[in-house]
Amino acid sequence: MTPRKGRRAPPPARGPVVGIIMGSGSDRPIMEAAAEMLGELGIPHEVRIVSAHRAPDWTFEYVSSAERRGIRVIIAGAGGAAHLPGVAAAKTVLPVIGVPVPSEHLKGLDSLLSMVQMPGGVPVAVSAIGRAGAINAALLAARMLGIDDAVLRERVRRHQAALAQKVRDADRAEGTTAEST
Ligand code: C2R
Repeated sequence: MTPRKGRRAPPPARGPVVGIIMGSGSDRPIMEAAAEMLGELGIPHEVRIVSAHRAPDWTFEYVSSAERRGIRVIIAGAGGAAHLPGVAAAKTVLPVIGVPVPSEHLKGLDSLLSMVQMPGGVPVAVSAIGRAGAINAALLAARMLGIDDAVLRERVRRHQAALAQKVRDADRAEGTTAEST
């Protein structure tokens, strides 16, 4: 059907520009925080389960096709022997942000150390452990995409301002009672 005169055609649907990958479905409770943050900022994204250890061929397939499919940043969450972000970074030139997922026994210190010891030449930007890390990975991806997108930069700015306002509100809610020591 031809659009009626004077009516603007709807904007073309944008495919995902951030790929959130995780080593297991058990990482989802942590990694969904990244998806929520990207959703809040209106950034199209996809969430996939890929494991360098358990499904290396699938991991290679996903990562090596990401750029061609329009993905611009990869967020990779993994726990324990968390090699997924490093392997992803080895197979693409897109920026990769690792999120250390808390593990059962070592609570994520193992995941963190697995990610921050990449050999020179294979960059992985590593976020904080757990949910905070997932949120920050999304915000960092937004800042990367915002380098040449003023509208997105404005959304990130508004989010930052809202955060600051929350702190002020919390302070106000504490009351103004002066405490003596
Ligand atoms: P299960 O709960 O499935 O046993 O997974 C996952 O990210 C998860 O945190 C336990 C943990 O194993 C991690 N995993 C990796 C990789 N694949 C799975 N670190 C990888 O390729 O790096």
